[in-house]
Amino acid sequence: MDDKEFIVTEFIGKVGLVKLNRPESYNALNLQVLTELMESLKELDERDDIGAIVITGDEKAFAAGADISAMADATTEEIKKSAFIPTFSLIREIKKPILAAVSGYCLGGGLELAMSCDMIIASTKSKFGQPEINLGIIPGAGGTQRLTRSVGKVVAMEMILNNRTLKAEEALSLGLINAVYPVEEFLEKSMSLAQDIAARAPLAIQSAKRAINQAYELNLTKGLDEERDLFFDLFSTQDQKEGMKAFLEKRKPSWTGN
Ligand code: CO8
Repeated sequence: MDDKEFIVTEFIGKVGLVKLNRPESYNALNLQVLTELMESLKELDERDDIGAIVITGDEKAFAAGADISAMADATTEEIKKSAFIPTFSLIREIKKPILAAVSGYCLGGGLELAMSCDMIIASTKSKFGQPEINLGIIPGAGGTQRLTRSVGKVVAMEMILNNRTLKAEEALSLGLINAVYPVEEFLEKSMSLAQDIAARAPLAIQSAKRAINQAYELNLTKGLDEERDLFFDLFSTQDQKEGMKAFLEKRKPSWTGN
């Protein structure tokens, strides 16, 4: 966990804080950054003492996109064979909730990364955009799909076809992000939200994340089936027994994650 060049991980309470640390290029995502990031996320996902994860950058940039210098000369065949997008997609395998704590530039692959997280908390200094059109390409790691589902078709069209960037307050009003705080507070507020979530029943949290993400993948009937199965499964956990017993005994539940 400590031997990474571009990723710094801290453990605070039950939350793993993962920092992108390539400030000289606004945290541009090259293969090494992505590989280290996904390794860190997987390690945190496997730890019993961690209940939620926060990914952040610094005040100036969450990430200004994929590293343009790493793909400028690529051919279609080379970009198809590249491990870049498959590595990026590993974030979908993480079972624990992930919050993106964003400040500054959140562009291109950076916005795609934030949207691959489960919630986004931003500073007032944040700027969200998909500027790929300026490079003669389109988003390649989910931008056209996730942004459209978040902000709707017409705003997504304007952002992707004409590089409209959103300030934090606009992003909030359009439903792209959860909350906006002053720069001095956005990380602390993100950590506080993550700690609250991490203190809850871990198996129920993971089932809830899975069920909500299925709403992206499945039609309503299949999604309802999936939700019902996950709901039923939770009745074989100790935490379900504890949660309901604690309610009836008018006390706080004590979760074990079993
Ligand atoms: N890639 C590589 N280097 C970058 C990137 C980037 N995306 N963004 C910034 N940098 C570097 C600059 O080259 C510069 O380096 P140097 O000091 O060595 O010249 C340094 O960061 C600082 O940048 P600027 O001098 O440009 O700083 P400014 O404050 O003037 O501008 C901006 C900041 C507006 C963020 C500007 O740097 C910019 O427009 N960056 C590019 C944004 C962009 O186009 N992003 C999309 C990239 S393509 C993409 O993400 C496709 C994703 C597909 C798959 C994703 C999987 C993860």
